[in-house]
Amino acid sequence: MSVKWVLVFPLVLMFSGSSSPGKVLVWPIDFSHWLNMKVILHELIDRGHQVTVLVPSSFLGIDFSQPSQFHVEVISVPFSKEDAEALMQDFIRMWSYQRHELSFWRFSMNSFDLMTDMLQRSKIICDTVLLNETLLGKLESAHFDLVIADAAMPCGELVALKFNRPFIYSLRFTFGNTMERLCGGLPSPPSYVPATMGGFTDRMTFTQRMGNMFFYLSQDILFHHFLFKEFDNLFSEVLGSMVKNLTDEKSALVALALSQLPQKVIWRYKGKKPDTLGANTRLYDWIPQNDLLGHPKTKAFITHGGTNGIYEAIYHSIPLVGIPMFADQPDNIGHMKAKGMAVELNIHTMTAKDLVEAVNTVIHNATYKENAVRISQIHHDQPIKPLERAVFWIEFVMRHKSVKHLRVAAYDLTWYQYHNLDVIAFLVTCVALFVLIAVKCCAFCCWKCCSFRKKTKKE
Ligand SMILES: *[C@@H]1O[C@H](CO)[C@@H](O)[C@H](O)[C@H]1NC(C)=O
Ligand SMILES: *[C@@H]1O[C@H](CO)[C@@H](O)[C@H](O)[C@H]1NC(C)=O
Ligand SMILES: CC(=O)N[C@H]1CO[C@H](CO)[C@@H](O)[C@@H]1O
Repeated sequence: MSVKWVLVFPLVLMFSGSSSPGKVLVWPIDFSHWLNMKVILHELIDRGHQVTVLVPSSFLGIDFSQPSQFHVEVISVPFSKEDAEALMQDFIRMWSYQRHELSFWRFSMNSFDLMTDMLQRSKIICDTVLLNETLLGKLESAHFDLVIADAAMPCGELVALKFNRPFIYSLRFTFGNTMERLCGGLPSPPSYVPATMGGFTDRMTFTQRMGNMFFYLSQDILFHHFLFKEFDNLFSEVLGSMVKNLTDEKSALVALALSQLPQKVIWRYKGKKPDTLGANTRLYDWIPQNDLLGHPKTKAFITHGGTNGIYEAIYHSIPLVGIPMFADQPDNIGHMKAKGMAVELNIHTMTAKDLVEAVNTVIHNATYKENAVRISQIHHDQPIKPLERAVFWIEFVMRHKSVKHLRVAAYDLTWYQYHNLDVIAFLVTCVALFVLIAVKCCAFCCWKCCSFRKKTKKE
């Protein structure tokens, strides 16, 4: 893969002062990815750095008519914001509903088509940048110190390579952990590192481990040999907490369940108001989710399990009822369930009674709250705030230009060296040779003995 290196943030270092102001070029991804990226970029600006964001004209996260703190470089692409939104909604609908309605084969074909479609668009965006000499010249002459890219769609790394700039990825996960393993060289034995979207935790039974291994393998084949052909082995993944509406039937079910709770319920929901909505339930287009989770009277959080919501719930130690829909959501909820702070429901099979019981369980069975509090305490116990840590590493790369010394040594090993297969093969050969020689020697001795005895008998 043509990626120089990937920096992930696992180390704990003390914060060492500020950097001289630098110039940062950003290759973001839309939807929930942008929400997280934006927080870091604002902090960089507060610390005196210049931030240039390179976005396609179809990017929904930025309103181009409004003034922005960032320098926004818009790439004109032949599809609109509405097209981008529609494709995302198709993706969500497919993963959340069709997965259970279509046959496995049809679903696989549909997802393959949709992924191809998304990658094609990202290829167009990539070409629009890399084939525009005027734009490239302009970016080159800006002398950026660093490129920050979202790993969800390929191309940011190509831009960094083109200008020979140091480069940082921001990512939650990539399909089959492909980017983490193959670009970052992060050790991830399938025996205890579950492939994202496989739905496993780090404690796996024999069959789950087998499933996990096949999942890694199939993702490698799918992405390397099919989907990324056009990108010459670059890589992608898509997600977003974009679920605006459920089907009417599901929303009626959820509304009915919520109406049976003695508590007051605040529901972020954009679809048609369900007939079964109870007097205790209020619908809002948008809610200040983090603030509500931090409210002392909040008892439980019913969520589809997006990464941000999970972290907010952990931060405020609120137990969860998880109804995962797509992407990493089943994994996220699975992990929270394994840690004892969530009850998981299946959106396709759950009844109103299940939902009521799940909410009552996480509220009244004290173990869920206790676990949430314990996990929250662990989460809060960090030497520096995560935002400061992210900014520290960004400035670290700007100061030192290259951080190859942080690269995992596994990066330079072949797959058989990584698994020590050459050593094992050598040792097995030695043992086999030894056994063979021993057996041959014994056979030879026996034969000698016998023939000696035969001779003496004859005499
Ligand atoms: C190339 O980039 C420049 C500068 O951003 C822009 O004005 C121009 O329209 C672009 N050309 C094409 C063909 O996209
Ligand atoms: C509370 O939940 C835990 C974990 O699911 C379970 O083991 C325990 O029996 C429950 N306690 C009660 C009183 O239901
Ligand atoms: C506004 C909106 O996105 N409505 C959608 C809600 O979900 C149904 C079923 O998937 C769609 O048909 C609507 O278009």
